[in-house]
Amino acid sequence: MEIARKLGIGLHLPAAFSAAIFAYASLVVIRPLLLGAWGYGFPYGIMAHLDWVSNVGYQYLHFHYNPFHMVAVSFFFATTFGLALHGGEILAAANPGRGQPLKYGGHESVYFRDTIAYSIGELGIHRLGYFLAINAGIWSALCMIISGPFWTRGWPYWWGWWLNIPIWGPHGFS
Ligand code: UQ2
Repeated sequence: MEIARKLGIGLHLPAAFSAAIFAYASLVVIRPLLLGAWGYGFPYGIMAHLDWVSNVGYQYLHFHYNPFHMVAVSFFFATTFGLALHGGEILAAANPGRGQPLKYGGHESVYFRDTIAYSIGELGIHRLGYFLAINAGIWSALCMIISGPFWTRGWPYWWGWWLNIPIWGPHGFS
């Protein structure tokens, strides 16, 4: 934050980095505190931390049924998709071929309007990337904080709420 201030730029970067720090702290500080023991934090070995991820996943039977995990994964995929589009577009505009003039924003917008009927704009793609990447970190943190402290059963069972809504009749689905 001091560096952003010194440079006279906005605080967007420290704000975004806070989302990444939040995701990390959720695993090794916040969740262990809520569960009551530091041992719930993940170990730092390459294979050891992969084992931790696998074991914690199986503890909830099928972690992909965690609704916040679903949201987080969707944001990660959307982030990589957006960066692939944007990175590809920038490299394409900056490498028009020998002897050809450098292309710019207008060409980029027309490319997307011609191919997918929509362009979000030069500023828009950066705002979208900022939004998608930060949300990936935030929902990742939340999906781990709720696993244990606020939901202890398998995540598939959480979807029981769907079977219990009254449209199936007064006694639920089963
Ligand atoms: C765009 C634009 C850019 C871009 C990109 C797009 C000129 C250089 C990549 C296209 C982005 C769209 C259509 C949004 C995609 C949606 C998601 C959720 C990833 O329009 O403006 O500027 O780089």
